[in-house]
Amino acid sequence: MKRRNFLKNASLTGLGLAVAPAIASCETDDKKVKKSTGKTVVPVVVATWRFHNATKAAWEVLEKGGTSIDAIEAGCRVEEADLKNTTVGNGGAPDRDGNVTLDACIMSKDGGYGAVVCMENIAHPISVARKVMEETPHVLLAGKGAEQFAVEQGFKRENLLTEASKKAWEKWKVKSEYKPIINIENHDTIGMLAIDKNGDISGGCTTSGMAYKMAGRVGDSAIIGSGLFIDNAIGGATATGMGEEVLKTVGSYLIVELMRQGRTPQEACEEGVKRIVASNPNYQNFQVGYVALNKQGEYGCYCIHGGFGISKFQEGKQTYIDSKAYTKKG
Ligand code: SD4
Repeated sequence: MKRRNFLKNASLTGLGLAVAPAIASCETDDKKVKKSTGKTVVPVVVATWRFHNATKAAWEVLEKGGTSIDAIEAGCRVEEADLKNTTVGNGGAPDRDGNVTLDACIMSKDGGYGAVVCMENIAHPISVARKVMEETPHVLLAGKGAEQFAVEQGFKRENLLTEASKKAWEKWKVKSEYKPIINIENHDTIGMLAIDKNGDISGGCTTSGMAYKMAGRVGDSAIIGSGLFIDNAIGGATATGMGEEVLKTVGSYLIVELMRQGRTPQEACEEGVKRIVASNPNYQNFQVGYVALNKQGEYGCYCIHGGFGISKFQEGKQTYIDSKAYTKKG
């Protein structure tokens, strides 16, 4: 059964609320969007961190008039294929037992959602997530079941542990100290939001999760409302960083709901981070970064510690936006 048909009886969208005018106030080299003009500036794509190759690939789809869901898949696949990126897809850092396990999800303009968690041996979890959304009556497949489904769909099994990742893991094993470190490589999930020329928004999030995590650990990235949330009436949000904290506060859903209530993407991201900080005296020791995009193409981003930023493609121009932070430490 096609996911789309399955969803017909249970539409997740259609709230039809008006989007309040918003002001994006990130520190940015792109002066154009500092103040809201009240007009819609699409297409646009934003992604966590300096994933410029990914936003470029997504932009190429959008520029040709492609859909936001195609742009998301194309953009995320770039990072999944990059063997030098040890936090996403092929070449991702393994868990503490040496197994590379991947989490990814995708959301469409129709309120569709598909995800895989803890999937091994398949290099493009974002594409498998899309297949889950489009080709099954389910939304989330885990572990062996996800892998089996992927193979049935024509994905190739391959070893995702590169020599470099294996060496780093063997070095880590000597002390086996699990200590998430702020803003270094084990914190570089790609979360991406895109609006196409029709004004429809989609999003994706894909990761190998925290390096040397416990076997079976699943983070926020593939979980609806945590690592990603899209509502085509309002906008979208996505997260990077310590997944446990994003999960506990259902961060991306919170941000989209705040935008629905009239907050700007920037204000909503700030509130999302503040919720985490308020309930967690340990916030000095971990990073969380959010990015949000409303339907007018206005973005916001915020993080606990400096060092986070986002890549954006809009009006044919790519920019890097250095996110404001709750604390400058990091
Ligand atoms: C996780 N949020 O698995 C992911 C990790 C991450 O940048 O975002 N790294 O918790």
